[in-house]
This record gives sequence, structure tokens and C-alpha cells, in this order.
Amino acid sequence: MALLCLALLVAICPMCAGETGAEGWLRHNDLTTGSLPTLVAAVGSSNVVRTAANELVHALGNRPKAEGVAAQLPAKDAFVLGTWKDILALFPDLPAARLPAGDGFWLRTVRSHGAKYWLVIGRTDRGVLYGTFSLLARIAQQKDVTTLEDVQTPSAPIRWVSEWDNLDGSIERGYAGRSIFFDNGAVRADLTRVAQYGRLLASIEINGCAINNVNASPRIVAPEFIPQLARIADAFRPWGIKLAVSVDMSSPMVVGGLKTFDPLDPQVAAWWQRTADEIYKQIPDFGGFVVKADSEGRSGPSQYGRTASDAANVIARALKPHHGILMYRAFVYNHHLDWRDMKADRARAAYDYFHPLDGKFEDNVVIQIKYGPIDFQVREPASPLFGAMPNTSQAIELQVTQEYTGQQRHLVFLAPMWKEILDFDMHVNGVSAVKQIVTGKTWRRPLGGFNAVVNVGLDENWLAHPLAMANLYGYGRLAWNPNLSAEVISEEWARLTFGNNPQVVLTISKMLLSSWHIYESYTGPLGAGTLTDILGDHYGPGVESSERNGWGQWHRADEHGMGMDRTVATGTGFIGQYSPEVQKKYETLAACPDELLLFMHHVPYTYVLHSGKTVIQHIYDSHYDGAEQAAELVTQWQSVKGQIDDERYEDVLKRLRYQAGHAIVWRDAVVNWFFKTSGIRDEKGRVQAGSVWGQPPSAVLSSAARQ
Ligand code: GCV
Repeated sequence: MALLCLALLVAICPMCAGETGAEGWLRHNDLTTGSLPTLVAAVGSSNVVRTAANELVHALGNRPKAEGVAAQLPAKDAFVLGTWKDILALFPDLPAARLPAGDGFWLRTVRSHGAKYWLVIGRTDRGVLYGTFSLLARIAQQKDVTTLEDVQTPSAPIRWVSEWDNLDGSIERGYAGRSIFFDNGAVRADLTRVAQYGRLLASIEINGCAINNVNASPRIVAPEFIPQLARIADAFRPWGIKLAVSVDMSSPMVVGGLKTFDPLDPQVAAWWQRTADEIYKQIPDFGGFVVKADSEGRSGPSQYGRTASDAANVIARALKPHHGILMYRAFVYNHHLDWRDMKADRARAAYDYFHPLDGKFEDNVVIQIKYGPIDFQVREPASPLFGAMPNTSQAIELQVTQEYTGQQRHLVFLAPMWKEILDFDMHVNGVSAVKQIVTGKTWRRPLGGFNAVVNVGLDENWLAHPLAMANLYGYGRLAWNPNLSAEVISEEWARLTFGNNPQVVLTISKMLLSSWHIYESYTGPLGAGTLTDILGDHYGPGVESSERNGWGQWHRADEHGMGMDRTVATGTGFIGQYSPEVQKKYETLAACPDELLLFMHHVPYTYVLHSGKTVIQHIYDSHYDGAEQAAELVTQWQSVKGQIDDERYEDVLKRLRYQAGHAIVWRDAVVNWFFKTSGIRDEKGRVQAGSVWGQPPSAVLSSAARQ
């Protein structure tokens, strides 16, 4: 066993210099370390444990103390980091029963031979790294770490992120610059940012990253590309992040030169096997593949009359000998639906395709299901498919990248929305909240978990809006422990990102926690979907764009009323895809919650909600309230001036002012459209008389920016 005592290496924390946001929540510049040891001992030879030790040394670096390499446990107080078998050799009295499963960790203080030790123990080396980050986060939040006894176990084995990067360096739905992975058709020469991203991800216990667009270039698995992928895997490896890639079903033809990609063709199976073998030869810890097939024009098994299970299984079998995972996306739907057909319904698609295939997948296939049945809208019910595949492993797909939720130009903290979905009880098998299903608990599945689209870019602060990083942080924390509350997560993030000043923490947490509802109220009323330009860039108001096309994001608003009738009784029958208990919540107007009313029912504008308002008055009021609250975000932020660094203060202020202006643009476009369409007056008289009424959006935005 090697025991390495690391000297504290740096005298000055280099991150204190500027507040660019590059360090995210890992600034390490507010640490009170008075009573803590100055020595860090890494036990064993794992590179990941060494990464953990270096992180600790780096973070505590203002208290240098050279010790060099020691052959045995230091005779003085120290942090001691290692995997269970190595730590047990040094501390044989530790109770083995406490050891967590999977990538879990155990933080414990012990006294031995007159010294005190802060043990960071993992069953795996990743566990040691996660324990170290957890310890540092406590120190940074000024929590007492003089005595520790904490065991944490991850909720699920799959805690991945997905990047929609293209090989030319562009990013589909990327809002923070170009790809950190690719440029000009190849992997970048300089992968510094990849390693830095690995560090951020590891600190929130993410263990896999699929680096390319699910609309995948077949070239990603071409023989000449695999060595390039290996370089990315090398950059991630010290942080315990497994590399994964998205693959296109037609790869055996396009890259392999075969005449077919029929998943049942033996030559196709052999090609996938050869490809997987080659990848694992060069990247032994490769995570696996993500597949988008038969969706939005992508190639897929339907071209050969085959099913999703045929397609998934041929690839999964190739990965299986190497312990690789195949994430097959349930985002499969017909985007040429007939909008005149009142029974047609895109929301039904995932269940209709995948439920009949339950139990037909290899055991290393995971069906990756978007949280709602449409597409990352500001409000959707939980996908009914979560409750319909008891014999298949599942993962929930979330979207950190704010495609429909303001594109990182609006502040929208998504953890409260994700919590509502994760906590939603599908009533299928006793313990059956979505979080219990996707983590494999409900049906005792061996695999399961989380994958979120993130789309970080070369922008120094990763996601463009400094406050958008709360979403990445929140995603990781929930994937690790979906029982955490949005309140706890927002406070943790605010402390780690902006320091421990109570007023700053309170203000930022409050802003984060209110932001989803604010955005919802000026963009997507009562579950109608985000009323945005769905045919273009999914940004800004575009009420009409959802209708009269095959994409199926219909809200069916006309002069009489609004909403999709998805009832069993008179509608598309979508509600019938849920368990009887859930059907009861949605099928009748009396039971259906206001916030999902227009997702489930078509009603006249004069229909009276549980809130006591009519639908039309709710639309008017919520848009005015939302725009007002967006303006209040500016005022709230101004209260932290001088209490945080100027760089991030000014950056956020500028964005919030823009948001306030854009909320007015949204408000006016939406209320005007509904007034013109319904002919029903706003009972508060604002819709005709509003002071900015009729101004072009550019005028509203520039006047907001000047405020
Ligand atoms: C990567 C939506 C997005 C697409 C995305 C797709 C998907 O339709 O707008 O950009 O494609 O979802 O999740 O596959």
C-alpha cells in the first residue's frame, strides 16, 4: 500500500483573483480552516484518489506545510483519503457495515495514537473523490467539520450529462459558445476545458458524459475518430467521468460500408461488435452509447420494419462483454401528425411505442425518458411511460440547457420543476414516485438513473448566464439524492458561488426559487406549453407557431377556447396511459389541477378555474404579474450590490434588465393575441390601455436595458 502525504502546494489561492465564474461553485476562496489539519494523506495508488487529495491540498492552499512522502500514517492530525480496503488496513476497527454501496462515501473523524484523522472513505475511488468534494463544500459553507460521521449513497448508478455538440464545433441548442470538445470536424487539440469540466461534474457526483449531439454524426465511431475520443476519455478519467457517445443507427452503412443497417442482419451485429471492441481496446472504461432513432428525421429500425428493442439490443449486445450501457431515447414521435385530426396526439407517442416493448430489452439497455410527454416545456405532467415499463431499466432525461426556458438569457432555476416531476407518484407499484422508478427501486432494476442535456460551451463561465449554473449544480445534487429540496440546493449553490453573506444568500435563493413560476407566468399558462416560436429557435413569443403543422405541440387555441382534450372520455385518450389513480387526478375538470388544465382539457375562455378566475383573465393576469415580477428580480439583485464582486454583479444585472424587458415583450404579444382571438376584455382594463401597448419589442427591450 502506498501512503502519500501531500504537501500543501500553493501559497495563494489562484481563484481569488477574478470572479469570472469559471470555477463555478468550486471557488474555494472563502474557507475557514483554522482547526483543520495541514496534512493530506492519500492512501493507495489510484489516480482518482490522487485527484481528490490534490483538490483538497489546492483548496486549503493558504496554509502550506511541506511533509513530503511518508511511509506510514502520519503521527499528527491529517486528512486521510482512500478506498475501503486501503483505509481498513490502517484503521482495522472501522465497522464494515457502515460502508456505503456504489460510488458512496463515508466521512468520519477518528482518534488514534494521539492524533485526529478526517477519513474520507469510498468503496470505489470515485467515492473518495465525491467525499472530498462534499467535505470541501461543507467547509466552504462554514459548516462544522470538527466531528464527522456521515455516510452517503448515490440514488442510482447512472448520473450522466449529455452534450449536443457537433463535430464542427457548433452546439445544437447551445447558448454559451462553441464546443469544448470539437472543432472543425475533429477533437480539439487543447482539452484543458474538458478536464476543468470533468472537475465541475465530479464535484456534483456526475459519473458519465455523452459528448456529442444525439443527432449524431456517424463519424463519431469511425476508426480514425476513436483515438481522438480516447484523448477526451484521458482528460475525464482523473475525475472519474466515463466517456460516452451518441451514435447514429445508420453507422454500419455510412462508416462500415455495409449495404444495410438492419439491426437483425448478422453483418450489422458483427459491425457493432467490432466497433465496440475497438473502442474498449482504446478506452477500457468507456461508458456506452446514447441512441436517438426514428425521431425527427433520424434513421431508425422502422426503416426495416424492426422495433426499438431490435435496434437497442444489437448495440447493447456489442457493449455487454465490456460492461457498457446503451441509453435508448424514448423521444420517438411522428412529426408529420395531422393537426386536423382531433384524436392525434404527440404526447401519446413514447408510451405507444415503448410500452408494448417492455421486457424485450437486453439488461444493459436503459430507456431514457424525457420528464414530460412533449419536449422540455415550461410545464408538463410526468411522462406516463415512467409507470409503464416494470421490466425495463429507465433513466429520466432532464434539460439543464434552457431551450424552452429562456435560453440562459432569462433566469429560470429548474430544480423546483424537476422536483415536482421526481416526486410525482405514478401509483403503479407501492413505492412509485418517478424518482423511485428511475432509480430502479420500484421494480428492483439493476440499472437506472439520470441524464441531462447541459451544452456547456467555451464561454468562460460555461453557461453564459452566471445564475444558470445553479441548474447544473441542482441537477447533479438531485441525481445523487432526489430527496433534497430545491430550497436546500439553492442555498448551497448560492453560498458556494457567492459566499456566505446571509443577505446575499437569502436574496439569491429567493430569486432562484421564484424564477420558474415567474417565467411560466409570462410564457406558458395553465400547462398549454411554452407559447414560443416552435418552428424557429424556440425563443420569444410565437403563439400561432404551434398550430397547423405536424409537430404536435398544439394548444388548440381558437376564438372560443383553448387546450388539448386528452381525456379518455372525449379526447385523445392520453390520460388513459396513466394508472387509474393518476387518471382520476386528470380526467375530470373538477379534479384537474389548474396548472395542467390546458394540457389535459379543452375549455372555453370563460371556464372558471379552481382559483376562481376565468381562463382568459388568468392569462391576462399571469402575464402582467409575471412581467412585474421579472422587473422585481432586478430590484432584488440590486440589493446585493457591493456585497459580491462587481464582475458577476454587473453581468447578472445586465441580463436581468434584459429579461424584464423581454417579459414585457412576451406579455404584450400573448395578451394581445388572446384579446384579439377571444374578443374578451381584460376586467382590469390593461390590455387595451397598457402604457407600452403597441411599442415594437426592440423599443421595449432597449428602454428596459436603460433602467
Ligand atoms: C437534439 C427538441 C430539440 C432538438 C433536439 C430534440 C431531441 O426537438 O429542439 O434540438 O435534438 O429535442 O431531444 O432529440
